[in-house]
Amino acid sequence: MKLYVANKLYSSWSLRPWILMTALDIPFEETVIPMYFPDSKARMLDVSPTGKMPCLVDGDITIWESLAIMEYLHERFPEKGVWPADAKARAHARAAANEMHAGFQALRNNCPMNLAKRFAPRDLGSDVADNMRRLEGLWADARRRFGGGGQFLYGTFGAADAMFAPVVTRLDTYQVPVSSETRRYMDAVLSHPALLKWRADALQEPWTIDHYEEGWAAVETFHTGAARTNHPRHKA
Ligand SMILES: N[C@@H](CCC(=O)N[C@@H](CS)C(=O)NCC(=O)O)C(=O)O
Repeated sequence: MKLYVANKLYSSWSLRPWILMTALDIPFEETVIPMYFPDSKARMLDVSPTGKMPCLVDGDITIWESLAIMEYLHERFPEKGVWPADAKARAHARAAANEMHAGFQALRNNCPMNLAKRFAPRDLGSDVADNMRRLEGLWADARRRFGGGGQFLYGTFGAADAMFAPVVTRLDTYQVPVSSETRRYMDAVLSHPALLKWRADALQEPWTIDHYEEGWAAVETFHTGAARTNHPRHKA
């Protein structure tokens, strides 16, 4: 199987299936197509009908949406534990993953994923505060009802955790205040070997996209790679 992803530093949707496949030991080859260069859109359209990443190619089938990729993996590798084995936990996990896919817009818009920086905390506004209340409530509910078997939302690491992994990194990057219960879950995700691997790759990338960097004061910078090309957001 081939998984195509965009910049590991910035592409939250790409991180989701990648971390799931890596955490669950599902073998794949990866290709990174960096975003917003003049040829990026054409290169993405070559593999994905939407021209967006991630995209999984398995022989003659192409799956172009993060959540659909996870469902495909669940069917193809039923023994891997993509979703919880218990039907009630599985239903809850799917609802949580769908809610993530369709929601939390204020948090996503205000705090784009950026794994190379930590930004000074600031008031992110009432819409983000609403998102945070819902997010912390959802995570606490999943952990309390179904998380007894491990550190993750439904015990062991699965699709719901993968869907929320870039939310966890955002809360850390933008230093959003959270409860100690939320912080414990965040620390479990942030120290997962699959996230550490993605992040190490991200920090080596040679590209910085201005659009994701402007307007924020970085209090820490973690790049480890060589010289970076700064480039604006080219619209295809
Ligand atoms: N709904 C899609 C979202 C995919 C998406 O927006 N990907 C972004 C990267 S995070 C992308 O490819 N952007 C590049 C572009 O639009 O040119 C999914 O869940 O996979």
